[in-house]
Amino acid sequence: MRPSPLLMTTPPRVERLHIGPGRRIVAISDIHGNLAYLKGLLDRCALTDRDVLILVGDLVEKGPESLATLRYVMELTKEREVHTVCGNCDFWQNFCDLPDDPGQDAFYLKYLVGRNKGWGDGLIAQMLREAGVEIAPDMDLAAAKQTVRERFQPELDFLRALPHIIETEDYTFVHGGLAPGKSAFAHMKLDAYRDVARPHDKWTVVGHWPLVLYHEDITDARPIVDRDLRLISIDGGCVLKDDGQLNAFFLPDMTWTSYDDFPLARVRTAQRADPRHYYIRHGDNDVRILSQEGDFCRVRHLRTGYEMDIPVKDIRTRDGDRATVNDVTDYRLPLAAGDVISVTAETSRGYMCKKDGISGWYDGEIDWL
Ligand SMILES: [Mn+2]
Repeated sequence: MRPSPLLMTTPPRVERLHIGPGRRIVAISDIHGNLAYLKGLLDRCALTDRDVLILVGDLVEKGPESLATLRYVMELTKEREVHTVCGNCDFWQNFCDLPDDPGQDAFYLKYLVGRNKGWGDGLIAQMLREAGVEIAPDMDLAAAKQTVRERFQPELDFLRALPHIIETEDYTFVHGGLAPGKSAFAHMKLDAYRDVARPHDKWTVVGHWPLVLYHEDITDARPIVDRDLRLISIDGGCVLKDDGQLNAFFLPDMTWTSYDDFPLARVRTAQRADPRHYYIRHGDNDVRILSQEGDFCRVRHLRTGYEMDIPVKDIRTRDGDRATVNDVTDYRLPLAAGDVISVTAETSRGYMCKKDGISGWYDGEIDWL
């Protein structure tokens, strides 16, 4: 999201919490409007009244139900102890709060008409539709802002109040990462924080960067606990990745659970992982298409020269034999007969599946559960 000049220059707002001993903290990040996943994950967490739920930013955008997710979190916050950190997809109060500015207005119009770059209607679009305001290139943006301001005051107030950092006695929660001396926005939109972070005094929990992107050779969405940095990274790629999951991390136990809704199946035969495998991923996904056969094509990853077969459906953009691709891997999951997998895609050459947070291929027969 386009940051306002204010977010680029003001320091982060810090909320200090006294949690007290003996209580469980449940941290969840990057829900991105996927209310079904949030509900599924919360069921799995079996929250008690003693638990403290901390949402580490990016409640909304890109997923299907931004407005409903926001309202659900607001209700939950009334019912139990819930604290939410602002993520780089969450400060939509700016739509109404900022003084009129042609640059900002052009951005908002593009976001509304372009359905958030194709992700689908975001929070403001869903608010406008609920209010019966038509979204069109020639819409009256000033009137739309006034409608949102009047009709969605509780939602906007909730967003306005979000801190950028939550500090407890023992932990820090921040969406992107800590950027001392820098702006609020710098703390939210801090990509690949683990690669640049310095060791923290307190254990620090972050979301924002899908965990899979930290791995070069394998698609692994499990939380990373980095004991040297005292850093816990938890974004399971919910909504953003085709095989994404929503993770919940439990403190002080340092355990976790996750939720996704892919169908389960039992594998009939064992298979081994190939020692050689690779994961082509977002940000490093330029390939040359070498050949095509049916619904698969062979590609060469430009940076590494690694070659693999990928489903044609995973080609994102194409210009001659040059292309960019969705996240793809040729990793085959090591499996024993009878193992249960979740199936994330079916192709002519087998199943793309996931087990314990790691994605890969299975080319044998399955029994659906
Ligand atoms: Mn995010």
